Amino acid sequence: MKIVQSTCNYCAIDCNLDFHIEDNKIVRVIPTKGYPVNDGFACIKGLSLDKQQTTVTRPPIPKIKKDDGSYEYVSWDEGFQYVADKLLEIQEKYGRESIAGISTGQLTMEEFALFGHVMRNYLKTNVDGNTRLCMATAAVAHNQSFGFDAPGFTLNDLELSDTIILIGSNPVVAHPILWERILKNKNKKLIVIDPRRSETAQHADHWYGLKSDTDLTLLYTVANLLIQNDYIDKEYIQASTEGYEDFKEFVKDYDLENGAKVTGLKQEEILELVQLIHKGERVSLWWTMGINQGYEAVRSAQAIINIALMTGNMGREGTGANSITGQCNAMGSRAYSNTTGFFGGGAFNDQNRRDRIAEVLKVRDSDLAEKPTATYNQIIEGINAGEIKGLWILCTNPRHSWTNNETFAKAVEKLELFVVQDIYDDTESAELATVFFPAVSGIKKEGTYINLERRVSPMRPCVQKGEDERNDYEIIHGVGAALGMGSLLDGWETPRDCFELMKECSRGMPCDITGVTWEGLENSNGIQWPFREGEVLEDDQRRLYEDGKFYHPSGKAKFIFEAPMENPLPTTEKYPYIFNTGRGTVGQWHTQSRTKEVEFIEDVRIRDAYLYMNTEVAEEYEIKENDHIRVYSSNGEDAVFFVKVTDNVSKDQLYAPIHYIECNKLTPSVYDPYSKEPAYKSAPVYFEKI
Ligand SMILES: Nc1nc2c(c(=O)[nH]1)N[C@H]1C(S)=C(S)[C@@H](COP(=O)(O)OP(=O)(O)OC[C@H]3O[C@@H](n4cnc5c(=O)[nH]c(N)nc54)[C@H](O)[C@@H]3O)O[C@H]1N2
Ligand SMILES: Nc1nc2c(c(=O)[nH]1)N[C@H]1C(S)=C(S)[C@@H](COP(=O)(O)OP(=O)(O)OC[C@H]3O[C@@H](n4cnc5c(=O)[nH]c(N)nc54)[C@H](O)[C@@H]3O)O[C@H]1N2
Ligand code: SF4
Ligand SMILES: [Mo]
Repeated sequence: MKIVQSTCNYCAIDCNLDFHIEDNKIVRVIPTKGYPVNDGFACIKGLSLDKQQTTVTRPPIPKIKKDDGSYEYVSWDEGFQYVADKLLEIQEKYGRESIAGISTGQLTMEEFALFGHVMRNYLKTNVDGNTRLCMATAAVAHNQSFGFDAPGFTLNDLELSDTIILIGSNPVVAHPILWERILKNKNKKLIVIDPRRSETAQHADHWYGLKSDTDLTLLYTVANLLIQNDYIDKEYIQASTEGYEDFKEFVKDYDLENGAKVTGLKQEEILELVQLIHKGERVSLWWTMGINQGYEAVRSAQAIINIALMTGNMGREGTGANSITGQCNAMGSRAYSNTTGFFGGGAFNDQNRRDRIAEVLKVRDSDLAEKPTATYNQIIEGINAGEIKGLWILCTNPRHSWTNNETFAKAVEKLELFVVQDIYDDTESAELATVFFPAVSGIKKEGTYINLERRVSPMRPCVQKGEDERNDYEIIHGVGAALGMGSLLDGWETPRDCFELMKECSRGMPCDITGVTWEGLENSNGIQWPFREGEVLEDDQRRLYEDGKFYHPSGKAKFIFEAPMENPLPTTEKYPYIFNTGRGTVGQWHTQSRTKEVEFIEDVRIRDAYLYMNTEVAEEYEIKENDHIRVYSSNGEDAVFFVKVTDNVSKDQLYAPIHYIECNKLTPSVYDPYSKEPAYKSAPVYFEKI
């Protein structure tokens, strides 16, 4: 029997698991003992990864849609050539940016780096990631406030904090191992800020059930009260930040009365929150999608950062303004996908960076991407406007997950080429493909992941793939070769080669991983970046900003703030309810393409789209548990859900899990102005009992 330690490729915790293997079959999955992230624990998704060893779309070769709508199976080489020819033909006919890609935060670093090389460097076109739907807000907030997209915490901070404040974050469902870590901390106060009394809020010492999308006003009010009471850390502000005086002046207007009115919280609740922050010696603030997916998300995330900065809760044990990442390799994708910045970071118009990347990749300047990608929404809008005619998506299912998802269905109808690369050919997106590339699942491949606390860890093949099967790296490489990239693929032959290139690209950058080696990662505790060549690892829990230095040229963090916007899509008399959305259960993963094949999860999951409704509202409409309602959204669409009655959602809201395609039929085409992340969490709706 062989044991392979590898990384769970569902959520951003990146638990490590020991796969016990006999005769090329996984016989047991055991969470890795001693691994600093999950130390012998894992959730049902990771424990069920063995199911994906048999996930193979049969036959495991590409298929191409014919004129009559049926599919024809072709050899891999024919598939590669067909897609390459089509991409070039479309570019020739309609222009360079008439093709686009949508990448992911769920593949290995090497896979989306290669995709970024082929599509962005060689074909000079746009590739955005599903990370736009998820982490774009945090990335922009970090870049602007800290000078680099660098979350500073280490997971141990959850156990060292005496005051944990979770904002728009529901780890009981979404990050169970992180929740485990919170529970291990017996000496903490747990505070949850969420309009819904979420599964996590139900366990909190203090729950603040504010109105949706009012976090910004709450946080400015809290900041003002902290200043008024002189609860701030002047030394830290002086030494490590800039812009404080302007911030202080700005928040003066955010008084308690206004704060309570806008947020719907009681004045005493806001005062209590201020006291909790003041009394805590190690206060940590953590945020997830309840912040990232708002219409003024970046400024809200920065308002959290401002509170940590002004109270000196930064860079010390158990502190920080900490963004919790969603997908297993969102952090890798943010730094190494060549979409919004160069491999390893840096702007496309920074000539020093261009020279360095060209040198590492041994190419000319003209072989590199010239500008940041068009954003996800611009890509979909571009298709609907008839400007983009070819789309290649990897490891994502936008027909289901994209906001206002009928706009994606309409877009696909306009495409001349729609390549879907997935491990299943029956996802909602794959069913619309003109070309389908079946990739093997993570169990059969190798590459590198980076978790939410910057920890680099390896994925290593547990079982060998069959002769006809291809992994994502080989598929992208195959198309690249068929495109005629020739010597531009030199040095990119294997994931390991690509890893070496990425390492070299990272040299001297904040996310420097030049000290990490391919073998050194195996059976290790993972390594948090930065880890520079020649460095010795003294501690496997390392946080950034301990020296009070940030990545702006001044070395300081910036207070960034702006008056709250008017809600672009408020509730109205016709649409009086807020349709809130998010994760449903620990077992279900996003669009369910993967978790639906786990029998244990499938046996207990709810079959049809459902939502939660407040008890009083249900009574008012004479709706009982399991009755059906039709929900009408201000985006013009409607969908049927069955109702679960609860006191945990407020009277002005309905809460729908995202795991059913109906959910995003109703979400709006509204985006944060800076991150262009969709405002998934609040669509104005009304409903009728069926
Ligand atoms: N089981 C499971 N786990 C997952 C995933 C999964 O699909 N299934 N997905 C992974 C991914 S990619 C991600 S990004 C994470 C997401 O992890 P989370 O962000 O923790 O999960 P969500 O349920 O999307 O949203 C969290 C909370 O935001 C609240 N919220 C809504 N509007 C507001 C608001 O205006 N203000 C505040 N303060 N809160 C608000 C919602 O009520 C919800 O309880 O989960 C990861 N983990
Ligand atoms: N209303 C609402 N909508 C949301 C959200 C919300 O909170 N509310 N959250 C958003 C967020 S945070 C996210 S991250 C997105 C997620 O949205 P998606 O990324 O679209 O969702 P997934 O179901 O994770 O899709 C991943 C696909 O990759 C495939 N896959 C798995 N492994 C491999 C592999 O090794 N290779 C290849 N090629 N394919 C593979 C799976 O089968 C699956 O079809 O949803 C967003 N949508
Ligand atoms: S907590 Fe996340 S990384 Fe850990 S086993 Fe569950 S899904 Fe995998
Ligand atoms: Mo996400």
